[in-house]
Parts: sequence; structure tokens; C-alpha cells
Amino acid sequence: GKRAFIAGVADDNGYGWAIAKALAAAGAEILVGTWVPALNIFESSLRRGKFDISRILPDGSMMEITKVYPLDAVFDNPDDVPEDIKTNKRYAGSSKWTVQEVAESVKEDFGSIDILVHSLANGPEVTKPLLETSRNGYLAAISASSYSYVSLLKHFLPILNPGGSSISLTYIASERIIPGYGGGMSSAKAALESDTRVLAFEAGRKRKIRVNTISAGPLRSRAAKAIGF
Ligand code: ZID
Repeated sequence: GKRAFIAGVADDNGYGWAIAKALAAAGAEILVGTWVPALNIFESSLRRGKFDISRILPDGSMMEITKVYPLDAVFDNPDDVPEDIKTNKRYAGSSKWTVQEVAESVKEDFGSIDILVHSLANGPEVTKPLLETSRNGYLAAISASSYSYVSLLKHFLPILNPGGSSISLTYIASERIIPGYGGGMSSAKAALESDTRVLAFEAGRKRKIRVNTISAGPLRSRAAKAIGF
């Protein structure tokens, strides 16, 4: 069977969860990466059975998540982590959650994966029009929503089995004007789409890994509600 790592699952409402279920239904083993600040509530909800109905697969069995890894995809390695995050209560309770460390942990635990899914985005100023977006807000959107994918693929590439596949989720606001998708999120998705082409070329040549992005339709995830979509 195939093994999948899905980055960006913190509840049962988003694309990451739905993709995990589809892959589980197709027989894949499921590993997920959960944003550090959301980890406790996700793990306790899982344990308490809050997602049990959502875990039911078409054949009546339940999706098993083999392991949940804490992840913050805006940090590549411990040297990148600023002091205020290191000492933040929600982060100090977990360890090895930078992208490089998560890839190393997955390698230690399982050796390799076949499928890498990026289902995460964050734009702190998403509700602001681009004209009112600060430099920091714009760069944060790009860091969390675009470079996070470059970094994930870079660090997981050595443990992605040749013939494997990687996908991310994008949004058509990259190509067309969609008021309300601000804060540099439209720019971040444009970067993600361009990077997908370049990374498909590079990862295809380097390790025979396919790289695609899917332009998603509307789904009332936590992230979508935050924008009022
Ligand atoms: P979600 O909240 O379930 O997933 C986002 C996840 O990212 C959450 O679990 C966060 O905890 C996690 N996260 C945030 N920052 C970090 C970080 N630094 N490190 C690690 N994890 C982090 O929301 P979702 O399922 O909507 O989002 C998944 C992907 O789908 C994102 O790339 C979205 O941009 C993309 N997407 C979603 C929608 C949608 O409707 N939900 C659309 C397009 C793309 C869309 O906005 N019409 C109107 C709107 C849309 C489509 C059509």
C-alpha cells in the first residue's frame, strides 16, 4: 500500500481531512501534519471520538490516522524559530515541528512516503484589500501559503518514493480578481501555481515525482469561514 503525509489537518471540516479520507478509502496509510497551536485540541478531539462519524469510510470501516506530527510550515529548522515562538506555551509543549525535523521524524518512523499533500494556507491580513496590505502581512501570506510548499517538497523529496506524487490546493483568485481574497493571498496562490510548474520540472527530473495543484471549489472550512466565504 501507499503511505501519505497530509500537511494541514486540524479538524474534520477542511480539504486535508477530505483528502485523507479519500486516500484512506483507496488503501493508503495516513500520516498528518497539524499546526502546532491546533495540535492539542485536534488530538484530544480524535481521542475522545469527536471525529468518529467523520472517520467512517465508504466501506463502513473507520479511517485510521497512524500518526499526527506537530508542524509549523513557516519554519524550516530550529535556527529559524524566534525566541517568542520557542517560549510560547503552545509551542513549548511540542518538539521537532519545523519542516526539516518533521521530514526527519517521518523518515525515522516509516522510511519513506508515496504521497505528499499540502493543504494549508494562512494570510493574517486576508480581509484587507491588497492596497491596504502591509509588507509583513504580504510576506507572511507568501511564507505560510507558498514557500511552505517549496520547503515541504524540498525536505520530503529524499523520502518520496520515485513514481510518487505531491499536490497542493490553490484558488482561482490567483488569476482573476476576487474581492475579499486579500492580504496578498491572491499573490500567494499565483506564486504557488508558478512554483508548481517549476517544481514539477525539478522534482520530476530529480526523483520522478509528480507535482500538481488543484484549484479548489468553495468548502466551508475553518479557513474559509475566517474570510467570510
Ligand atoms: P483548513 O482550515 O481546514 O486548512 C488549513 C490548515 O492550515 C489548518 O488546519 C491550519 O491549522 C493550517 N495551517 C495554517 N498555518 C499553518 C502553518 N504555518 N503550518 C502548518 N499548518 C498551518 O482550510 P481549507 O481546507 O480551506 O484549506 C486547505 C487548502 O485549501 C488551503 O491551501 C486553501 O487555500 C485551499 N482552498 C480552500 C478553499 C475553500 O473554500 N475552503 C478555496 C480554495 C482553496 C476557497 O477559498 N470559492 C470561494 C473560496 C474558495 C473556493 C471557491
